[in-house]
Amino acid sequence: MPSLNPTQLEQFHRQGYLVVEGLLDVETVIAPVMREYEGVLDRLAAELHADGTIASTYRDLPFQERLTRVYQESDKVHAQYFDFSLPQGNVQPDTPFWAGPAVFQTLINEALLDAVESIVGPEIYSNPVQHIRLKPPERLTPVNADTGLPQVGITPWHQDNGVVLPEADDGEILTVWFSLTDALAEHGCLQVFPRSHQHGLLHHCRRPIGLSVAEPQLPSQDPVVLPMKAGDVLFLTQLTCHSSLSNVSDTVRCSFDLRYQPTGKPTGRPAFPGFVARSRRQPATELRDPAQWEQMWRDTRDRMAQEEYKAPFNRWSVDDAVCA
Ligand SMILES: O=C(O)CCC(=O)C(=O)O
Ligand SMILES: [Fe+2]
Repeated sequence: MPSLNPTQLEQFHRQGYLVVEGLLDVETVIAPVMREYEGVLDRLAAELHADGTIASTYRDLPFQERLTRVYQESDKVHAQYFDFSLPQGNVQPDTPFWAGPAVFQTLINEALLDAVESIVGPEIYSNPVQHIRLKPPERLTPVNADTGLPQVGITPWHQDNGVVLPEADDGEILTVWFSLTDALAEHGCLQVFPRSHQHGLLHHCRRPIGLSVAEPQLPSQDPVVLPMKAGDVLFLTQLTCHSSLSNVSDTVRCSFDLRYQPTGKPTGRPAFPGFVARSRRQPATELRDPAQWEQMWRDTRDRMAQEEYKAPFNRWSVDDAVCA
């Protein structure tokens, strides 16, 4: 059942964003996901130890410290190892990803879908533009040798509509962001420009830190910083301009960003597999088998690894004048 009240919906539509506190239960929803990632980190540490990259598996360290240590010592942010999506290029038959059952249960969580239904309607498709973002303390994060920038750090100002293909422009793709850990300002939480969704798609530039709204087009207002606790959920329209701060704390910010849209509309990333998360009209079409979801990503990886022609993932070219 749709769960957002009229005040919440008005905030979302007028301001372009909405935070719902405590929507996801920390004990029953978030804790199992974190336990699943402990297993993923276990395997990564074992692999890196076996090939001599790190001196120990650091199995006695808690997840956050262990992740930071493994990244630091291997001088690499192994983001792809944890992600439930694939890279946008150079996909190999053994490109790692993690599409585990606890992650899948989160994507189809009833409380989450009830809130999504309030905005998207009763036929809900899980759009495959989705990530886990494990953002370690910036001072301990390995840097990119070419750019000198942390391999994962701030997210620059952008609209999510800017990171997909124009086929998605006419639809409504809802961004759902939540942290598995507390994400206060010092952990590098999100910030938004309220009402920035009212002015259409801005020009984005390809920058070393990622696609960024062209500076002359950035709103001149002050952003609103959105500190959130684990279990709070942020909803953004596809045109809301947002970014994230640097993690200046001592802990890893672990967040999910998911997308949902009405079923039957283009996803903006046709190479990746989505699924019916909820259907009031045809409940039998809902995907409920985590193994099937994982297999869809495996099949996608196999196909992409064989493709010679790599289709573009967004519309922006490197030599756009406004980005010079
Ligand atoms: O988590 C972040 O730092 C950025 C997330 C984001 O841009 C999104 O969820 O669309
Ligand atoms: Fe985004």
